[in-house]
Amino acid sequence: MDMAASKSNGSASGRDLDVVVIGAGFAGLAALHQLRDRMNYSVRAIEAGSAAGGTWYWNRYPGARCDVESMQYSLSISPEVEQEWSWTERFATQGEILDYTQFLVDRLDLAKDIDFNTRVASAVYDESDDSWTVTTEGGDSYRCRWLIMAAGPLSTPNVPDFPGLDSFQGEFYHTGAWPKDQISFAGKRVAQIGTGSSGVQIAQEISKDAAKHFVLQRTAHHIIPAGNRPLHPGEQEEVKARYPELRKFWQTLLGATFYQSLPTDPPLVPGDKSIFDVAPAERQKIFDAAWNYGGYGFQRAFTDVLKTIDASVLAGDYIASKIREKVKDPQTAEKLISSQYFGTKRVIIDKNYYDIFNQDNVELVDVKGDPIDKITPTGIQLQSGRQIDVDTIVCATGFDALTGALTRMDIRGRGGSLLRDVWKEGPESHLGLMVSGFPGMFIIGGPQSCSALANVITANEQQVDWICECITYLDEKGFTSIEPDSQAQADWVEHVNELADATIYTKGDSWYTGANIDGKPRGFLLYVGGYPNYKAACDEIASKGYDGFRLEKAKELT
Ligand code: N01
Repeated sequence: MDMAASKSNGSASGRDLDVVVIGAGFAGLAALHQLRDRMNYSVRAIEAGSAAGGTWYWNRYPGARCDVESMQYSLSISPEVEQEWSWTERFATQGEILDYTQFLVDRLDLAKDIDFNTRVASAVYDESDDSWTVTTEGGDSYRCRWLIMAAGPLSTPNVPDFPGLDSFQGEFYHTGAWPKDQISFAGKRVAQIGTGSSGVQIAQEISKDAAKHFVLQRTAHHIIPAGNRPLHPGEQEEVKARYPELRKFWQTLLGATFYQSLPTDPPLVPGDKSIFDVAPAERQKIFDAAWNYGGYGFQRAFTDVLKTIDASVLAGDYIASKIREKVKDPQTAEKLISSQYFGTKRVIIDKNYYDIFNQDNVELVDVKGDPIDKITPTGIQLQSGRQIDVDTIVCATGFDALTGALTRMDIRGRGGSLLRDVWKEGPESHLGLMVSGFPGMFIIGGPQSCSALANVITANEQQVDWICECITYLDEKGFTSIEPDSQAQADWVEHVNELADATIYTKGDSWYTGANIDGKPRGFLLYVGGYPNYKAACDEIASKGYDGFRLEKAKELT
């Protein structure tokens, strides 16, 4: 088959394709739709789950809910489609978002071009014809001209290597790979390990009816109220009527998200003042308004709480005062107060996490002071010798973020080099979109892009658009391969690190830095310069004919 001429209408009949997309979460669905329906390429998506949804398919643990407002958490794929779906709450549940992804799959007729229940084992580049061969764990293979990795920034669960884990005789779950069957905690003794976003959400469900609920906390995170509520009458219609204008406005903001539908005093605008430019009483008033309204307005109320240590400390102090008000036992309250700078770990929004520690069935266990020694057949043993016997262990221990989904596949680029080896000392990419030595392989939500630091759906769509334009350009000009110039890639990585170093994000341990995974190289994994600057950088490079990338034509075509 003449691969360069294989652009065809509709789905591929065989396994030779223009594009293979790995993953059918929001990024994969957007890529499949755009490339197939807007650009008429032959495309196949490969998905490990039995349905689309990505993170929302796997993270079906009780209490799972989005932290981006539902009216902003949708693909802008077409003016008609965005009007047809209705949300019920300010922050949607996992179940509702999964229903939304299924709606997209049905509405856009995507399922016929997705191979479900199929996990990719390897992707190998062939220099002789600039193609990729993708092979599944089941042994099927696909050959394509362009490869799109949409396997998710937070999709590879991290199960710490606790000694004795296999000996545990009770039930064991990880929030990021939750079973489809309903799991009951009623009357059970449950230990949860981890108190990040997933842990905080599931804790509020476990504590409802567990006989005993041990919350094993290594580090206290910063938690602010979500202010979740049903969408009030007219709210949804107003946003839908203004979608084009609002979506444009959101894209001018650092996180590509912000909307205030109810009045507050003072109004919540993304802050344009330093926290030190206002008197303490005014600062309190602004924080109170953001706190009571809920959501991430709190961390954007001033320009510097995510930038400087002094400003971040004031935000942390405000939260500490709220914890002391809420939690009756002063010792427990002090343990729940984070000693990290506000913002170094992803700030969590929630409903009533701190309240559960006033219940008799809940105990906060400090596993920084008394670390987990091993798992035993009946529970968890701490280094002090304390044995916590339980029926169920829930690991809410997070993910091998941004690189895990890619390094667990055998991805071989030019000269057979393995991506996992190339990234041994830490990932390097250009724009988070491509990696030198891996021609024609695009990444959505990759390291050194905005990804999870912005409204991830908007960030995904921006990258999909960039990739589509890039492929169109390459095909029009007859190029069969593209990869970053290694100097341009090194410059981008340096730029990303410099930006991060000037913020609070690098002043503590988190999955942002790789610190959550034993042995993972440290380095800041995300672009913190904000969505608008990231998009501008991508657009500028494209407008200059992909400056910083090496574009080549296949030997027989030159
Ligand atoms: O994972 P995490 P997550 N022994 O890495 C602890 C998104 N998300 O799944 O902080 C004991 O944040 C670890 O302790 P420490 C969101 O972007 C969004 O909760 O490393 N404890 C930490 O407490 C989020 O940031 C939503 O000291 C161990 C916890 O496990 C990202 O996903 C919902 C341990 C892991 O926290 C990840 O969140 C859920 C060990 N060996 C997730 N190893 C929403 O939209 C780890 N821990 C709301």
